[in-house]
Amino acid sequence: MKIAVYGGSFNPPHLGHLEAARTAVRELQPDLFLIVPDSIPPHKALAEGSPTAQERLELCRLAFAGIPGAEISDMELQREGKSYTYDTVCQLLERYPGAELTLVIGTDMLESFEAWYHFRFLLEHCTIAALSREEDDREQIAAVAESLRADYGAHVLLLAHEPLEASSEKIRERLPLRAGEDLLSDAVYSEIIRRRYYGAKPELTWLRAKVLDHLDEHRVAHVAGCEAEAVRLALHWGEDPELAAEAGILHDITKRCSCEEQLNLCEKYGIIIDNSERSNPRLLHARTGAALARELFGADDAVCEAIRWHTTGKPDMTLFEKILYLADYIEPTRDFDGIGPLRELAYEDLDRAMALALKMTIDEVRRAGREVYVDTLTAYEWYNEKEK
Ligand code: DGI
Ligand code: FE
Ligand code: FE
Repeated sequence: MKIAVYGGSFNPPHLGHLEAARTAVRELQPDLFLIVPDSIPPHKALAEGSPTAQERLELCRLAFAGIPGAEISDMELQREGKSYTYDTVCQLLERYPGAELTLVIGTDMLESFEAWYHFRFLLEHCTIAALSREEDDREQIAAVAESLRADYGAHVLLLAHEPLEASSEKIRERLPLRAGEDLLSDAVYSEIIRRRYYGAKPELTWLRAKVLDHLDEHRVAHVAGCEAEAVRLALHWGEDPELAAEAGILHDITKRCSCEEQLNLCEKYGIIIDNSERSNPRLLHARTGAALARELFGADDAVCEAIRWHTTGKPDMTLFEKILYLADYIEPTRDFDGIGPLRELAYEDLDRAMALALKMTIDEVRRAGREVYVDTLTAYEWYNEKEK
């Protein structure tokens, strides 16, 4: 039985790792390809928001799902203390007697191989398959391989590998800057965003594309307009424009759901609703949208609260909540009587704009012969009072 072992921190697993795994499988054709995330030592103090070992394992499952014969092993996470390949190899030899083991490593690791714990034992029991990571000095690598062979009788393979410009550290730095998506598989990036590991924030182009799956075609222009207007308002009033963009992109993600689907979502996310809401999906989409924005895209409290109140409003809203409420109302594709003055007011006095928008909503809802919801009424009363 041929077993290839590919160890690493995989924090997070990226496209470079995936490419390396593909190369290893293609070149080595192992019966079993074991991916072994190491336990990250406590002294490598992890940045806040890093995934736990178990979560990192899950990211590996997502990252390497397409590699035939690949198995993600938690053997190093089960062990106490620092991860030694030596321990892993001993365990594997015990579990798979007579197996031919190959260690897949980067060429940087090859150069320092003599510093590995019990490296002679490893060279005796394993083949080493070295993958180049960056622009390697091929001659030097060949020389290192040759001296390992000469000095220890090592079996060293150099795998032709087209290296990809990616490192986990660089990706961790980029994720909070709404970047790094191009270096990760979609499944891994989606999960990182969903859980907001590493302080990640979604790339806006990625988010727009993802949200398209949740929108009816006729709503796409409105959502783009709402995003643009929210950004303008945020810049004007001193809010974070990228966060405003995120809220704009996400604000109507459950709008196309039927009443029944909305109610199912309420059930699923523990949203308690009253009778007026039960019979009005228009009101429900604000509540379920907030829950889904968090569940699918890891939206933070500010964004979720703004979505939650974007349809009815409420008394004493935050600046961010008012921005989304008004952006939704006045975005460029909206056209109705009285929108001109409201557009101007939104850039002059947010609270007066809220009072006017709420008044217009109430009039419209009444004209349509529907019930004005209590939140809309109390919101209007609050902003109307404030104006006086
Ligand atoms: O989702 P959008 O269409 O972009 O905008 P929105 O979330 O502000 O929803 C607007 C709809 O919600 C519009 O048809 C009016 C309705 N609405 C807002 N407040 C109330 C309301 N409907 C009722 N019945 N009662 C309200 O208080
Ligand atoms: Fe809406
Ligand atoms: Fe909307």
